[in-house]
Formats: sequence, C-alpha cells, structure tokens
Amino acid sequence: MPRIATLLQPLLALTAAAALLAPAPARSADITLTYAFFAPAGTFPGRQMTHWAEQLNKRTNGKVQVRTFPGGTLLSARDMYDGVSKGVADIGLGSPSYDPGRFPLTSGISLPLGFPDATVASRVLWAVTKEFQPKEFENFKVIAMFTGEPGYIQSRRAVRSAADLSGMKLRAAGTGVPVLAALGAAPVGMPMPEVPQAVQTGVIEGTMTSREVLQDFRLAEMLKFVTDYPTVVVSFAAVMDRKRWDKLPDDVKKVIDELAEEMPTWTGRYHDQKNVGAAMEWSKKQHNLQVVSLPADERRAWDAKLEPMVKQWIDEMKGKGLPAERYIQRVKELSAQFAKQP
Ligand code: DTR
Repeated sequence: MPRIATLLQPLLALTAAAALLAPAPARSADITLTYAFFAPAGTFPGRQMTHWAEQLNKRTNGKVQVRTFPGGTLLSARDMYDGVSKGVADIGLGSPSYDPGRFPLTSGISLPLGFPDATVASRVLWAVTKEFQPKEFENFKVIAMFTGEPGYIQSRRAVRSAADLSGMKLRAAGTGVPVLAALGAAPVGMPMPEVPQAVQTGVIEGTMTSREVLQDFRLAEMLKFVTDYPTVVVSFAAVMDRKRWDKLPDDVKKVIDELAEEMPTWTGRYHDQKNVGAAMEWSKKQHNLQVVSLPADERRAWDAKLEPMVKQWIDEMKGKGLPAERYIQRVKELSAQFAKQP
C-alpha cells in the first residue's frame, strides 16, 4: 500500500466512526441532497449555499435535508459541472466564467458592460437565463444564479497607469482573461482557490476579481493595492442534473423554483452591502491596503481599450449561431431597469 494511504488510514477510520456516532437529525428527512461547492463555506457563494440549504429544509418542513460539501471536498472548480452530470453530487455550485467555451452565451454577462453592482448583475443574469434558455444548460436544472461585483485589479505593485499594468502577470476567471489582455497585462486563467498559493510563489502578481477576496482568501496579506477601476463580473450557477431534478416530487420542485427567484437578490445584497465593505475595512486596517485612483486620462484610455470587446464577442458568438446581439441588448435593458429598483 502506498505510504500516503497508510498514513491516512487511521484518519479515515476515525472519520467513519465520527459519522456513525453523529446525532440523527430531529426529523429524519425523506430526501437528502448533496451540494458541492469549490470554495470555503464562509465566502459569499458559500453563504448562499448554506442559506439555500436551510431555507429548503425549512420550507419543506424538514422533508428535504441538504448535505453541503464546501471547500472542494467533493468537487473542485474544474470538475464541478461534469461531476454533477456523473452524479458525484446532486447539486454543484460552479462558475460558468471559468469555462467560457462551455458556457458561451452566458459569458456575455462578463463583458465590460458597466454593471453598477452584484445585485443588478445577478438579477440580469438570472432574467436573461430564463428568457434565452441557453443550450449550454440543457442537461441541467439551474437552481441559483448570481455574480460578484465587477472585478478590480488587486496587486503587489501599485497599478496607476497602462504602463504599470503592461506585462504584469495577473490572474482572472476565464472570462476576465481577454479583458486583462486588452488592458496590456499578461493574463492567466485560474480558479479562485488556487490564487493564494500562486501569489505566494510568484506565479502571479495579483488578480482581478471582486474585492472581498482580500479578506475571505486572506489576499490582503500579500496584495497591498487595489486600482479603483471596476471591470467585469464573474458568474456563478448552482445546477442539478436534469434527470435527478425530474425525480423530485412537485412540492419540492416548487420550493426550489421559489428559492431560485430569491437567490440573485439575496446573494447580491449580502455581497454588495456587507461582504465587500467589511473586507475593504479589514484590509485597510489590518494590512494597510491602498486604493489607487486612476487619473481621468488613464481611465478614458482603459475604457477605449475595452470598448471593442462587446462587438467582437457578438461577432464571434454569431458565428456559432447564438443570439448574441439580442442577448446583449436585453442585458443592457434589464440592467437599466433593475438599477432603478431597490
Ligand atoms: N469571482 C471569482 C472569484 C471569487 C470571488 N469571490 C469568490 C468566492 C468564492 C469563490 C470564488 C470567488 C473569480 O474571479 O474567479
């Protein structure tokens, strides 16, 4: 037997014993659903998962119990959607932005479209997904969707100009890679949980994403600068395999559908109103984080570099036979509409 396995054996036995000894839930549930997420439970998508699980249990009067597996303990970011198709987990929360090739139409939400915050972007993402029913989700039932706030460059060295950014090795979700490339950086696509180590070992000099990661992934210990230039959002989608969904009783499906309507706003508000602000405060206080403002001429130059991306994306997606132009038009209309709603 290999050495590692030998070393782990007592631990595994212990875990199994602990599982046997765990107290039984108050009312034994009729249905148990496993729910996998690739990052820790304390991050905002993880909190959404916990909230959803509690609400489902409550609203089905204990009939459905959800066993959550955060932190990539069941499925990692890279194998989330395949894992759900194979039945490794009943539900998987992944990021379509990590694989724009697999989720081409949905990648449109991550273009530089100027969303004001995560709440608006999350509502828009859910609305266009219902409206367009993208083929990329055809084997899945989408049970929750949301985004983070538009991403910011968070780096070891201050980025005050395009010259500072030139050639800088920065990480983004897959959909953020062309944005960083257009701005002149040297982008690397990488799931979020791999970022702290990649920064530590110098593989990357920073990341572009929502700012709460400075605290939730302790990045402020190494990344001391945030450039005050909001870029693009990253999408999240929790899905079930269609065949698994079809087997659920109607009353349970009804509650899940009801929760799907609430999740974009619930998650967006938590992220926008608590999560990001608290993380910025903590990072400034504990780690002397500096917010770098971008001079107006630089801002205009950056905007100009990103401007052609939407049209390029539309042309590329049209080539694949996707309704890209209408999708973007609806995204813009809904964004303006939701921005006016509390
Ligand atoms: N937006 C994702 C990264 C991200 C930001 N916050 C969290 C929390 C948990 C998982 C992932 C993320 C990205 O840029 O990859």
